[in-house]
Amino acid sequence: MPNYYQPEIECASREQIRAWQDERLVNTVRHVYKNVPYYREMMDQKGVSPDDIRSVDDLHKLPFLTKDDLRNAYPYGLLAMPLSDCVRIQSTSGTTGRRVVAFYTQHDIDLWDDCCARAIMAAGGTKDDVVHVSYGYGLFTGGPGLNGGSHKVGSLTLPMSSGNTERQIQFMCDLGSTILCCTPSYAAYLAESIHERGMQDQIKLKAGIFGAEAWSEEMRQDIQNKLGIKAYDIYGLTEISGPGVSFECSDQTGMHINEDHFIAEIIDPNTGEVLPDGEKGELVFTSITKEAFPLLRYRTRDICVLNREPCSCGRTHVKMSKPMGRSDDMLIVKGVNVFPSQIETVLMNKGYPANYQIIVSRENNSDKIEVLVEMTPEMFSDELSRVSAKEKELVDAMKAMLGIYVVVKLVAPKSIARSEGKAVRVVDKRKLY
Ligand code: DLL
Repeated sequence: MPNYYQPEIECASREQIRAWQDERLVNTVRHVYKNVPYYREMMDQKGVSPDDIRSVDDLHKLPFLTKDDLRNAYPYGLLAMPLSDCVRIQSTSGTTGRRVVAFYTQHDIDLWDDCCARAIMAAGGTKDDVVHVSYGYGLFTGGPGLNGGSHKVGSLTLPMSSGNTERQIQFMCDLGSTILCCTPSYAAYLAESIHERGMQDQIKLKAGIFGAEAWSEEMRQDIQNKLGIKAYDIYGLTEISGPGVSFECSDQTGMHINEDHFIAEIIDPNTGEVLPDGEKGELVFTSITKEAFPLLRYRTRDICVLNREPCSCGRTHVKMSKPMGRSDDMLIVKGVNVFPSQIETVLMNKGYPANYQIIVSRENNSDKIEVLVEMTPEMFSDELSRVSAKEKELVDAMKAMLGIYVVVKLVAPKSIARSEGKAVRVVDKRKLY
């Protein structure tokens, strides 16, 4: 094996993982209680002292932390190390309210790079690969995270960042990129652009590491077929470090959470009750190896399921499902819960490209949900009556999936703005709060 796979950690026994977690949790709780007044106050208010936390079994005694806490404590309120020991800041791409900033010591960066290196190795990466990083660089964690991981693996790293599709494709061909890292929506766009130029024979890609936004199995198949690669999911969030909190292996049946660094729980988003493995609920993380910005029981709002069944790859770390939506971006339309991923599934099943937008509005106190879907060029040249029939077919399929009536409008190819980062799938025009 080349130089970065860590079987002694990634395939450790459950007892060993548990022992690491117990010890690291105790140390982290002491660290934040001593150094972060915000935590001290929260724990004091709940009547929990660091001595009450002796193992993972005591985790439930700690209060949850939410994005609101991070916003309240902005910018330095949750910092657990002197600023002079920090070497990096990253930030979420949130567009509303105060941004969330995360801090890293050099040690934190090293561990984060390790996590991303594991993800690249799990996708078949070695030091002989050319890793093409088209996630955004800068405050967003995608570019810096995969860049650091690629260095650790020893691969040749192309820090492309997002945008300039022409140049992306040119470099991909000229420099023989073998692993593409970007959002799945940008991967779909790149695949489309490569096909339009008839350049599919000139690319040498073998794998893609795609994450940062929800994407369906159907979209995975589409990207895999168009680029002739295996497409791996990667998950993470700025608050917990960035990409690489979990990643897919060759089994492609969920993402292994780096449990030597993060403890995962699933809770009922309404009651906060911890749910057993296999039940669907909100994912909560406790980071147990971080110095500058360790978060205890952070509520991600991502709805997932955990699975501890043995994996064919030999890794023993728990797997999380693809997020099935967020407890806070779930749309409630006419009183019905709607996940954008359900709409995507219908579209992909019916052979539409992944270029769509969901517009929710309210007229005369009645909710309306409209889905704009780009036609393929072949459909666009079809007769109007056939286009109407296709719209009707989609309306029926959405009704079957969601249980509500959805207005579907087929629009011209390329009329929905393309994304170089995360796609804006939902425009909610209602004023709900
Ligand atoms: O998106 C970190 C990242 C970068 C992950 C590159 C993977 C690849 P944030 O901008 O803080 O961080 O957004 C975090 O994005 O809570 C999820 O809701 C969503 N998300 C991240 N990865 C996935 C994924 C980065 N693979 C938020 N599938 C998270 C679905 C994802 N949603």
